[in-house]
Amino acid sequence: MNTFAAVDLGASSGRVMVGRVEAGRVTLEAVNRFANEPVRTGGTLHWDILGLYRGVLEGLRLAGPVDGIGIDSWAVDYGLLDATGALLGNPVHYRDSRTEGTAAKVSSVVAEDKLYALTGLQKLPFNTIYQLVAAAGTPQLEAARQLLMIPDLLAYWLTGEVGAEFTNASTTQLLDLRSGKWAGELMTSLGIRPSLFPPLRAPGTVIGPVLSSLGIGTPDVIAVGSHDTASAVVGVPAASSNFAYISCGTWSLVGVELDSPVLTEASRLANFTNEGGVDGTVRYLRNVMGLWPLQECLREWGSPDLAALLREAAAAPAFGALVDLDDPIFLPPGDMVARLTQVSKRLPTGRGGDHAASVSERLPTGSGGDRAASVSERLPTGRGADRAALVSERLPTGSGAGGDGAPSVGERLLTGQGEGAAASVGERLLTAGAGGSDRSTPRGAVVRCILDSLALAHRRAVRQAQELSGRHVDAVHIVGGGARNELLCQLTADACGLPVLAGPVEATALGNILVQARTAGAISGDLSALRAVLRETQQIVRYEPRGDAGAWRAAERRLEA
Ligand code: ADP
Ligand code: LRH
Repeated sequence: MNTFAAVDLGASSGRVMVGRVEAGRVTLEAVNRFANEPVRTGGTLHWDILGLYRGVLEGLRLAGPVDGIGIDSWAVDYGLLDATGALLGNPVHYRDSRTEGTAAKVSSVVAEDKLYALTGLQKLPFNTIYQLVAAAGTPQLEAARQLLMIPDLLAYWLTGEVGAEFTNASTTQLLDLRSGKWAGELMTSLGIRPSLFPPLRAPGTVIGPVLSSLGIGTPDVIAVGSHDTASAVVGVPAASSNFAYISCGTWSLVGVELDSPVLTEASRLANFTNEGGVDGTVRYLRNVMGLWPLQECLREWGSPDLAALLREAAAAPAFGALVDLDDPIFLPPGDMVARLTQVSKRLPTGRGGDHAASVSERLPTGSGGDRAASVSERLPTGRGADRAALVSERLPTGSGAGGDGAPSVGERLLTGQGEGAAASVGERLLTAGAGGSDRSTPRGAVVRCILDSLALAHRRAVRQAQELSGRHVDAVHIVGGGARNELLCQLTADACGLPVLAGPVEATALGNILVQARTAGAISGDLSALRAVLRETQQIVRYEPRGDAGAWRAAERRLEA
């Protein structure tokens, strides 16, 4: 009993991996990877769930005999079954626009502070609660007799068993945080039928054997942390409890692991969430926009070589442009470069209105030279309300300007000096979106804008997590695909002023495998014992913070003003 298959479906891709757990070691091998490409029909964005299931079955066939199968995926989304157990339509993608305006409907029934006290969840417009309220009255929801979260739906197809794994159920905003049970009264008050929800099951329990008719043997399907982020947090190779994690892929899930939830008003206003973790832990974290904007730019540019683009970004000026990645403008798919630009373009300038959206600012750096920053600033707004209002102003270049009269980097960017074109950063970003002639430099600048802004968002969330929870952090672990992005890891270390430990890239699959292995008796111990195995066996790259913390402080002040 030492070979396990992890089915890990991320928003950008799915994979089936085989893990072997023996003598306190774990090895991992990818047997099938497949793209996860949403499909729009009738104006609604859907997951291609059958395509994903096919990828899962192919992977399980390629895996050969295994002693267990665990399934995890992104959170909040679900499939609906009719009275015969048939799937009613394709699951809707959380980035679909159907939930627009739904939060207000919910808060008119249940006040936001009460909802937070009950569920501990951050307000994300796409939480299951909002999706179900948005779907109220549709024939599909009327006909539904069962709601299964995505990993539970796949487990149902594999085993015929229905249930709701706890960590993923906790992301619905329909679970009572204190009792650990479905919040039936809350559901009823919102017109959601409690009978839709199957019994909860804990990570580490056996769901049932694979149906023999599928022809892939009959290993047990074991409930793991079926929310991918829950499995990713299990897969963080931390040596003590004083760590922050960033599960960095399509999203950056930034937080700390706690024994009990934080339900203060400050926590609610900062939009921190208390999601259920494996072994009764609380994943106290915040959703940061993550690598999604980069993924969307790449899609728009026809999938150019990422490594080359990251080299260009590394060579691009730091803080050439910053955006607040919390801006919900970035949530939907499509036109990402234009939206990045738009955040800049729509800003009034403090001076004459000649340039779009850029704030030029001289920031001190650790490397002796001055560098300028263009900062798109967000005005304080009610979080999660309307799109943020943005201001732009041209800032004095006093500090460290050197007084030599030479234009700063920012001024050169703004005027195009040395670049042969009189374009603002905003205009240059726009050029990149339009596929203009000078492609390489603008694309590098766009990517740098995303990564600087993401590092800044990581810094903010790591600091807030510590302040709000009282948990001190000595190091930041980055796991997931983002751990392969050396520039992002270094910028995050610089921004946080903390060492970053990057890896494993496949932390989610590893967390999935280790929980199965424990259930099957191939390994024993608590989460720290599982993490010790990862430290022994997985590649982890350490990034020390460099440079001048003042530069990041100044950039943050501009965003928070
Ligand atoms: P998800 O589970 O949300 O689909 P992943 O953890 O698979 O996300 O991470 C996907 C992200 O990892 C991509 O958006 C990409 O930016 C990043 N990534 C993958 N491979 C590399 C690489 N070789 N270099 C830099 N970044 C990478
Ligand atoms: C990451 C993730 C995240 C959720 C989002 C919907 O894959 O599960 O934890 O908030 O997708």
